[in-house]
Amino acid sequence: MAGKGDKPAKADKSAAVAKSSKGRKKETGLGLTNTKDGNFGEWYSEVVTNGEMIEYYEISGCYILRPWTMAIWEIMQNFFDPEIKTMNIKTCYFPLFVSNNVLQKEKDHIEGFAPEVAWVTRSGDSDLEVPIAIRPTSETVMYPYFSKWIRGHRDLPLRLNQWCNVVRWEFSNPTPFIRSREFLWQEGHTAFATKEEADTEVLEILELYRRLYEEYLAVPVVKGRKSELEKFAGGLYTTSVEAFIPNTGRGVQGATSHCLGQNFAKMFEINFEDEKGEKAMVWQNSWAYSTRTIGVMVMVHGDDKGLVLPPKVSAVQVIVVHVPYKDADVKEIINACSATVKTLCDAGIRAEADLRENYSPGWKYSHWEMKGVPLRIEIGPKDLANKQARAVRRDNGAKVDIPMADLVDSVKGMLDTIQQNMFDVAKEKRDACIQVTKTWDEFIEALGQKKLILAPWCDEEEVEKEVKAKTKGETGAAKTLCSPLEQPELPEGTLCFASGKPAKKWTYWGRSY
Ligand code: 87F
Repeated sequence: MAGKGDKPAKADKSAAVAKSSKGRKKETGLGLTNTKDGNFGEWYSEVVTNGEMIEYYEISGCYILRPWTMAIWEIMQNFFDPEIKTMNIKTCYFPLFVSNNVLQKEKDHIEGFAPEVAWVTRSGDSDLEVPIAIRPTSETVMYPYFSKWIRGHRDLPLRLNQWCNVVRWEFSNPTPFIRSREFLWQEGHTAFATKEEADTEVLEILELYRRLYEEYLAVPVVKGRKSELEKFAGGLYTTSVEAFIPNTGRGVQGATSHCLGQNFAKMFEINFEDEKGEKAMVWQNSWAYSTRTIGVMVMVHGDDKGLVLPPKVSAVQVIVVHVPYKDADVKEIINACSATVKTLCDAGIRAEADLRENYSPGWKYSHWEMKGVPLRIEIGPKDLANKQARAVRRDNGAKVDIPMADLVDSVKGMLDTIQQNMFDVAKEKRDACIQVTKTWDEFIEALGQKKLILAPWCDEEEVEKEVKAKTKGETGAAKTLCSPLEQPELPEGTLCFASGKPAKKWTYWGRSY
């Protein structure tokens, strides 16, 4: 990421915005000091803090998730959790702590990750006899119990999910939501009798992740398969949804769904007696999405006025602001606002009124724009007289007067339109960044232009390593993001852009978070 990101934004201006008696434009000193195109890193940091999603914390890489964030997280949970429950996946909770013994059990798995594991070494004044690790993920925590609980084919499938926090002591460039040392996620861990069942689940979960991004966060993603170099080393194959941030030209892994094969079953002796009475090993999957999803959404949709939240995930979908005029009956306007909120809430729309008298309408407009509320409704004396309200869209600033008589239908329609429009705009921007490259020179040029590169590739690990080495620079090396599941046609004789060998598949490349 461009900015350092790991310090409180300089522009904490929220305290300095008392109401001024002067014109409306000047009084709204709420604005951001950085622009999205100017300094993306600083802009992002300002947006998440001024939008009241994040508060920076004393410990580097740790962030306070404020109610405005947690409301989004809960809405996503309220989509995902019932979906996996209909798949017969059960909720569980395993401890936060892992013994060294168990953590080290799967060497391939932990190798490379070891520097990120945080340890508890002391209680009070005394050193622990043996240090205990804090879970960075729960394979090694859970699988000893999978081994215990799975005996026969009737115990399968075993499908568990837990909502929890994990700790990974990252050293590079902490960024709210995107790379934090503690984060929230769901982790699913499942075991099946057959590979086919495991394969099916991998794609079902991946589809839920796509829906989470596209239908809720209005962020377009590519479903794909990770290269051998980029997959989870402990598993058989890794699928992911990949998002793209046009401003930085970086890909970002949105969520992953792994088929673990039988690697962990071997290590943890997760065996069962099959229908023929023979001993067999289970096939396992693991999958997760984290609070990173929220950071991706902020990066994709935010603008120079702050957050822009998709209606489906915004804690407040409609903010109603009263616009008093000198001689007007303020009480009457306030009552109209309250009635409007009640009508909307009764119809299942998340609406609130901001009737604070010590802030001007203009200040409130900026405040709720900063917080990304999808729709603002203003009610003043004229609106009251005309039995209408003024609605202002956050995504494009469009203003329309809506008759109070069909308030609910109009607002519902507008929220749906905003949701769809946000996705369409984001997709258009993403698609405009996709560059097909067939030669090394084209590849390097596109990389310099911050493109999302789609290139024919021979699918050889050594070639990816070479590309990484050759593109290593200050802003990080280019790597594969994924090979899209939906492959464009690959004409026979197409050569790999990097090695000149016959290409096996189309693959997305780029720098990434
Ligand atoms: C950091 C420290 C220790 C990632 C780590 O993706 C271990 C790990 O195993 C580690 N960072 N990983 C890979 C996690 C794989 C897998 N776990 C369950 C998922 C989905 C949820």
